[in-house]
Amino acid sequence: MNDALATAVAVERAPRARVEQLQLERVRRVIALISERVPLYRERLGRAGVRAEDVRSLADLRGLPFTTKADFRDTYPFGMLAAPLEDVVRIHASSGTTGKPTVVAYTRRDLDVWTEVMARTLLAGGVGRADVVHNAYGYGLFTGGLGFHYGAERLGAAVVPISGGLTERQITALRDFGATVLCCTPSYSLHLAEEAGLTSKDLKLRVGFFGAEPWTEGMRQAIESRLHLMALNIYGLSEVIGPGVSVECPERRGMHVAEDHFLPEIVDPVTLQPTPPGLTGELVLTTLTKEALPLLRYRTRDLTALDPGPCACGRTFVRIGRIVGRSDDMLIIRGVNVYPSQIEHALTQIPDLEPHYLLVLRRERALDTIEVRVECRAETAAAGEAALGALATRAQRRILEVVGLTAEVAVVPPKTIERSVGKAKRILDLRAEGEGARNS
Ligand code: DLL
Repeated sequence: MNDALATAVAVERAPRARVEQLQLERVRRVIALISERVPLYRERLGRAGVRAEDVRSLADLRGLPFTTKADFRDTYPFGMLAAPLEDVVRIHASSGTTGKPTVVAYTRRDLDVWTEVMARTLLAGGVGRADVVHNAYGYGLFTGGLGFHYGAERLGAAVVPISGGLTERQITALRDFGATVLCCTPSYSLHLAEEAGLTSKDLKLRVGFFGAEPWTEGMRQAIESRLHLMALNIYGLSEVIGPGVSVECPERRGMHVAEDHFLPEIVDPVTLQPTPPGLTGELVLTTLTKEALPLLRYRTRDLTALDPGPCACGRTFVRIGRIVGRSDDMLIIRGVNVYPSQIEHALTQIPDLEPHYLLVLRRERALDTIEVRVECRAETAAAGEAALGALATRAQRRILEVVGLTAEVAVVPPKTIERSVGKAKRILDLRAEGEGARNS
């Protein structure tokens, strides 16, 4: 490990007072930067009368305005950037709430920070030069693939950049290249285990980093017993950097937040007031070192709790518990974030369809599937089966374009989807039944 990385790793065990002093200095710098460079923040902080020098303690952060996903939509594509495009060297994107993605950008230094936090993430699982890292997170606009890639390379491990999908090829590579580290979504790891069958015992896997979607302790047990590895939970989100925000240590009692780069708070999602330590609320993150896309109090919508207590591993960085839900309606299907409003947006662009739909979620052989049932117009219903089939194909293509996910589409006759008196019921989630069947 070289000096810079060794120093970065040492900070994970620094006394709390030093960590908090560092955070305060960095928060002030972030506020000065965004007030100068980002019109949205200049206006918002100006209206609140906040200047960097007014923030005298971390507690003062509580009075500052939040940032939300809607801010990205309203300033699409580059309005949130604090650096000129000339200084941007990478762009990624994640799902927006409607047709437009959420765009995120990185300067050269941001990529260095991301690489560092990902190297530290992998170090938490003991990854080093002798390891072969099978990276089945998607490469592309999704941050998972490249995030893990650079972190693993930084440690001198051998990366297999296999990306997602083509399961048979994955199993051959896992076996033939002697992978010791597995990086993918927890559901995909179970799918791999199922496809590899009993031979998974022959694999050399030692540790896995699973995240990008919610999972449970039950799933951890299933993954560990089927793939014979230690399964660690990793959390992150594109807006904030991608993977690398927090990861479990081998104690596996919550995920340490990389607090020298990201400052966590938990707030009540309704009152937006801080919740006491240990109570579940919405995770809010402030970036402390990012140049292209610094964010002040970003509402992640992820529900979890903070554990500031000491950890047997010696790290002093606080931990967040498993993500237990969302304070909005975002779904995660095979690692892809999906908002029902995006699907609605896609469907309403097809004139022969009615805006009455139901999303049916199932779990088949460890993988989530989504079926979109949508009503057609009365005139179209009479056009015959071939016409309805063609309509379903059109809808499927449009959903793939907007959401980036293949959904099964069933076009059904008008007025066959149940209407509700209050809030429309758009989601029928049958996944727990699938999971039960799989674990039994
Ligand atoms: O999922 C980044 C990532 C890649 C994390 C690889 C871990 C591993 P997004 O596509 O922007 O980024 O999705 C972020 O996914 O707000 C959570 O709702 C969910 N999520 C991420 N990690 C976990 C986890 C990446 N460990 C959104 N448990 C977040 C539960 C998770 N949910």
